[in-house]
Amino acid sequence: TVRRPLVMGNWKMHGNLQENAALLQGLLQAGFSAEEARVAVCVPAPYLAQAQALLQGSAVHWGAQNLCREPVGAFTGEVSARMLADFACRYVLVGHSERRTLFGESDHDVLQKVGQALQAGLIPVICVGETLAQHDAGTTEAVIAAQLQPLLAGLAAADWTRVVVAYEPVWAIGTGKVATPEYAQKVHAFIRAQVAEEAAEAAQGLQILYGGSVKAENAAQLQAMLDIDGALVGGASLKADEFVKICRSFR
Ligand code: G2H
Repeated sequence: TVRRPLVMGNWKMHGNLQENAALLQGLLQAGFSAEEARVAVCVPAPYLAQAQALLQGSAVHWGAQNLCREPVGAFTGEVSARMLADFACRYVLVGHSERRTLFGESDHDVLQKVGQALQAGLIPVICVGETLAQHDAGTTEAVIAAQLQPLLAGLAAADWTRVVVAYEPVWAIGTGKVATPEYAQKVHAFIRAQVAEEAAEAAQGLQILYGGSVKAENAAQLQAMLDIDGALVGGASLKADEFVKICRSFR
């Protein structure tokens, strides 16, 4: 199976109307073609309309960074999957480590959110990864397996053709410490093997992105790894020229 690379920006809680417009114009000017990696940006929810207005019809897709685990109702401050679909989002991040550690999201929440995303026709980008303490204790694979377990039990085999997985070692997020390509490759292969146990065919086509201090200077080495199918880029996605370079490193 040939997996088309996917490079996704995660703006986190950055930007404003003016800065976003300049950044998105920069991405549009790159003129990405269908032969290149697929490119997407996950913007703060209030700017989805702006992303849609500027990016519609272009090669750059957009998405959100979070969604509510419930479909509708009295959930003050929450944003539902259908609301994201209203703004033609293609993707939504689910279970980013910042959501897990700062906002107490559990593996069960992640499963519910993935279900909501799938029902609304969005592609959930499921984030998994170990903390520094877990990494140092040598428990990386056990941690990832535990994060995947509810999903493997709760999703149908066919659902795995409609999701993306992002591996983000928490110790590499925004710290400048990037996992070695070999280390990341090993974990990516592990994730694919885990998914293959429930959905053998889908696992071969599953896009598994690496995230954690991806920059223009380390993107090429990461993309050379067999099971690294793209990147989830935080800080470096806020600069158009650097993000474009990263996108063009994946082929
Ligand atoms: C990890 C990543 C993007 P950064 O959170 O999701 O951020 O590239 O800034 O480490």
